[in-house]
Amino acid sequence: MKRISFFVISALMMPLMALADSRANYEVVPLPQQITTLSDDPFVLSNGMKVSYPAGDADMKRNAEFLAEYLKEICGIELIVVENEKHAEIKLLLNAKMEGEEAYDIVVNKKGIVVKSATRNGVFYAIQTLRKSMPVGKSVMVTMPAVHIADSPRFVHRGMMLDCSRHFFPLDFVKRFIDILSLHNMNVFHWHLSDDQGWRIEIKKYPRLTEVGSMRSGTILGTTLDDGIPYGGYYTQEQAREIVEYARQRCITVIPEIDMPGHMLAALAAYPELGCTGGPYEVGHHWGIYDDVLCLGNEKVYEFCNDVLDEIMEIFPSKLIHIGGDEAPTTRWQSCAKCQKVAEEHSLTPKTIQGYFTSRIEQHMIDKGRNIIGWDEILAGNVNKSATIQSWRNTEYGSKAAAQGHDVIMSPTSHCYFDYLQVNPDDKKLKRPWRNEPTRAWGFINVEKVYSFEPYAANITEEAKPHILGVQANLWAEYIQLPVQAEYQMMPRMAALAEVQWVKGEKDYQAFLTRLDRLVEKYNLYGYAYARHLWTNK
Ligand code: TNX
Repeated sequence: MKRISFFVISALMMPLMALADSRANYEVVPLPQQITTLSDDPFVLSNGMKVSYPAGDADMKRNAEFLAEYLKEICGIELIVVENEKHAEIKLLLNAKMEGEEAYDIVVNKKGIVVKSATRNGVFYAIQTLRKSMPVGKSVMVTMPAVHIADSPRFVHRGMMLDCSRHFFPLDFVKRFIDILSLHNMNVFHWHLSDDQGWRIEIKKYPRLTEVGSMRSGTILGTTLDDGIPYGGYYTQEQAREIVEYARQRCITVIPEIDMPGHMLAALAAYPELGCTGGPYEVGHHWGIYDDVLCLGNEKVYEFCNDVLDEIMEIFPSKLIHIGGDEAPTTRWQSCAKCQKVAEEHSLTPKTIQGYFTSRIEQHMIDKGRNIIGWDEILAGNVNKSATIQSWRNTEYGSKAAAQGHDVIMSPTSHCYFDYLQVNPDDKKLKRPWRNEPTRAWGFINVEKVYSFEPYAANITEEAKPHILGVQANLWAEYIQLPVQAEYQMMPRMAALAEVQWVKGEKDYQAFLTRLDRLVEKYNLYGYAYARHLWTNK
């Protein structure tokens, strides 16, 4: 009898226990700017409630669908998406008078939830905040404390780069990468599509770029060992368009990168006449900087680059197109008769000849209504003010460029290189190896270091500050062969990066760690292979 009543009582208490856990918590990552409690009367969200969007607005409809999809996955609550419904418990509204492109407002009271923004982007970030506020696990209802949340990001450019050249990531993973960006309120996906070790995008006018340039006959894994295993892959233009649309729906701009005039060995292997020596060349097997780069004294090179970029611009509607520009040795140019001739004609030195190349490419892009973005080396040339500079070697180049009137993206190796290990590889206190951790890397950067990043360098002037458009982390893939390793390298550092990109006020690392514990419940739900040392090595 006692036993039976124990079971009956436990069974009766179960829903109550579930209810006790089912409370929304708005302190998410990145932390919203302002969360004000309105009353003690919460809204109780339950199955079958409605979420409405403005009539006829396809993007807002997609927003409503996102919210419904997220809630179903996170807490098992199913919403009905409706058009312009006055009685919907959740209303997604556009209000052109609101200030700030990506700013949003959420009011929760006992009647329901009202989300407002001037743009569908702001509504999307409100939805991300709501999604991250929800408790993970099947709930019958979720208690949502009555609040007013007013939020907007610190920076307009909040990005991540994925290197798909050194290792090729399947299309499905690229989509998953974009999903991970959304979870962290990021709005730029910088897609590194070409490098010495593989050309990864179909270019119709130059079919050998993918026929030859997308394959390498082996990879040097350690210092000397070549595995001799053919490796390759590329995205068709149709697939790239699919990614552009997938990202667009999630308010993410795809900035493609074709790295030039250095890091071009894969293209040279396909079209040897574009190099100073004429080849033959082989798609790169090892990592680092190759001397063989595009010949800057050959008109065909300019024609080739412009043609490639023309096809790239057809696929990618982004205002900015990344033309790389990093790590181009001058060795070949110095001993090439054609390069010497151009240098003489235009009074160039080996140091300024890259600038001549960049300016010509840039002019072509400007003529097509686009602007270039390049790694900070492009500053060395006489590059136009309309070029955006991605400061990677440090933040000084960025501050200098901003002072000169260039827009700048900060992604210094000191804080933003997610190919580096998450902790010191020599730390003997930590038991290794860990699953999914790459075996090699160029350095290490921990979560706290990422969190501490301040994009305004100490010497920056007030006039220069508005030119710092944002922050980006780069995931170079020399030692990242698998999607799970990419996820491991990204998370949870991306959470720290998200607060650098989004949060305007003072940041508090300890408080962030508490919020991170809850974000990790979402990582677990989605099966993301994040690095676990913060939790297992306490
Ligand atoms: C430098 S950052 C590079 C990449 C490498 C990376 C490794 C930059 C513009 N160039 O080619 O993959 O270091 O961390």
